[in-house]
Amino acid sequence: MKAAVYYEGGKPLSVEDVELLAPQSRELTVRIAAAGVCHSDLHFIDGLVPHPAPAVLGHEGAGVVEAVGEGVTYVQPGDHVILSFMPACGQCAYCIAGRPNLCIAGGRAAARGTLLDGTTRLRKNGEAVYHMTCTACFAERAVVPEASVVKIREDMPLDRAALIGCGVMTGVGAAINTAKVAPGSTVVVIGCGGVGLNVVQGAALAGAAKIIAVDVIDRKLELAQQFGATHVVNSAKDDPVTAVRGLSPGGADYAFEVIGRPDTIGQAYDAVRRGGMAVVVGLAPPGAEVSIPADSLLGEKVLTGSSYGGARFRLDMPKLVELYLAGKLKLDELISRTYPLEGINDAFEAMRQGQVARSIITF
Ligand code: COD
Ligand code: ZN
Repeated sequence: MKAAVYYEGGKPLSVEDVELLAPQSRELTVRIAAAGVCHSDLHFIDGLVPHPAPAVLGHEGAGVVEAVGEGVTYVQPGDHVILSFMPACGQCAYCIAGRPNLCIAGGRAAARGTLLDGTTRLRKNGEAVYHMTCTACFAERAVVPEASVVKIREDMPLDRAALIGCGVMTGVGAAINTAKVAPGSTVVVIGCGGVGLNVVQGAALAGAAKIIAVDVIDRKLELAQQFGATHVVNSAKDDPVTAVRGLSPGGADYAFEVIGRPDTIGQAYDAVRRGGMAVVVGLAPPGAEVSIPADSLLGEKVLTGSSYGGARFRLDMPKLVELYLAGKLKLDELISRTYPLEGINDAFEAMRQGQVARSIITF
């Protein structure tokens, strides 16, 4: 089958034939319908974050179950699924506590680039090829753990469903699950890309009264307004913290950092009021540190991270599907461009240049 293979950071992906083995116990094969192009993949491609290589990247996908391995009970061939990039084991303390986004076994598999059993189903010339986050969906097919799929309604368009697999769940979930944005509140979102736009729409869904979008590209700020932003700040021109304090004296109730930079994490923290909450969604490069004024903590400010939107996948993703089908969640507006797999490096270049909200690869 065709797949986009990552060989090393700093090099483009290589679209070529790779071999996909049959699913083993508690695994299944998904025929990928669409895969979203996310900045987390680009972190690996640009060499900012390491990944075992060679590997098939792609962690935002949806498709149709084609075959199931021994012991699979949750789905059968023909079912439509969204891929979850955290294969929650269901047995560790986090899974039991209802926090599968922090699953220990899933996190370990992702770090190794393997499936849950520590091995891979992808081969090139007989040699192992790694799977990003057990999903590896920049390929015509993927073998994934049963724990990596969320069954959805068959009338949900699969290209829209793919977006729920990362950007939408991560962004909307950060607002609704992690911050629990209260109706009437003031929210700041720093970084309005594919994920940040979903924090904006999550805050709007939660009933925020003021949503202040911050980005360095005017086009992103226009998009943010489409997704529910009431005010915009171009932080290449204006200091975002001063602008937020002008719009919301004392600071905002919540601020989200959706880029992964120490300086913008600092801006998010500084933009919230006493008792407010700053939520970091972006992953900063390994070793990066942020410092905050220690005395500000006595103002009871909260600084927290949000991983995968604090989601419980099989509960939350079908709800996002329902919201879309009810006309209450914007997904069509997120898709700026559609590429074939062969165009994947162009899709990442468009992301680097800030030209798109989201691009998707369709098969
Ligand atoms: N100030 C304001 N905005 C900025 C700045 C800045 N200094 N620098 C960049 N931006 C804007 C860009 O113009 C762009 O609009 C936006 O930030 C970034 O958007 P995208 O579309 O390039 O990136 P996303 O939305 O696909 O991904 C953002 C993440 C923060 C999720 C990603 O980079 C990341 O850190 N992922 C790892 C953490 C994570 O949750 N991973 C789960 C899978 S994504
Ligand atoms: Zn992602």
